[in-house]
Amino acid sequence: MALYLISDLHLASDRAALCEAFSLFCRRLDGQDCLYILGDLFDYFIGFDEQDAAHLQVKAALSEAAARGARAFFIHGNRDFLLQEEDARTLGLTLLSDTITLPTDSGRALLLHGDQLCRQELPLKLLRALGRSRTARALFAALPAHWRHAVARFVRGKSQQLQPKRSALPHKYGLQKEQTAALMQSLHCNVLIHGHFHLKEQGNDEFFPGSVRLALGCWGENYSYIRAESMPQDTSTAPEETVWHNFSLVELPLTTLTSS
Ligand SMILES: [Mn+2]
Repeated sequence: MALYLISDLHLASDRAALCEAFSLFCRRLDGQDCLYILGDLFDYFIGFDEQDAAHLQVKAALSEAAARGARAFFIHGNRDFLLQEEDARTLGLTLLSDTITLPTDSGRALLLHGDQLCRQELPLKLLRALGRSRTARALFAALPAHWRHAVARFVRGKSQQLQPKRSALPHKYGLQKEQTAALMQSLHCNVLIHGHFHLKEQGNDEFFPGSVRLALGCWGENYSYIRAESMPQDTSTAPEETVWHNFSLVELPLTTLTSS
């Protein structure tokens, strides 16, 4: 029984190679395997659209994986935080809260997208807070499509502006260490797994002694994932009820996925 974690695929209908790579990746999921998508599955998202090639490809890939018994879970990113429970169900995903924890053999792991642990501009903060409310997401879904597109493009634009600053000025735009340490300790976690920075990284003792950080890279020229294992369980066992071990953080050229 394997656990796969991915984030920041930024799928879109005009990114056919990436959508295909996601489909091929999903073919690895077997039996009781679990896939956790830690946000930014889509470049931006304003509602499931049956005309959208990326949405259809994700739905087909996850439905094939589900037919083999695999399960797929989704945590909002800062680009697709308007994805609602209904969209998740249509796509074959179980929508989870923004922060979840899983037991591992090296302690409890905190899984999140990562943007909420960075300094944010106020408009982005407000929108993200709205996205956390089921009611606000439903109200947003009722807006005319051009309004929803405008909001989503605004978020994408702001996020793209910030991206180079995150790696150039990590103390200002990177993970806020005190805030991160406090959140981890409040949830009794010593392992942090996140995306958002589009950079595969592994760090030890960054927040407090014994803390471990695994950061997923984005998908583009390369693809990045984390794999872990657990003993086979009863099919009704939730992933958070089993202990995961043998974590590996991997980044490979996308061509190794598409040509295999
Ligand atoms: Mn991203």
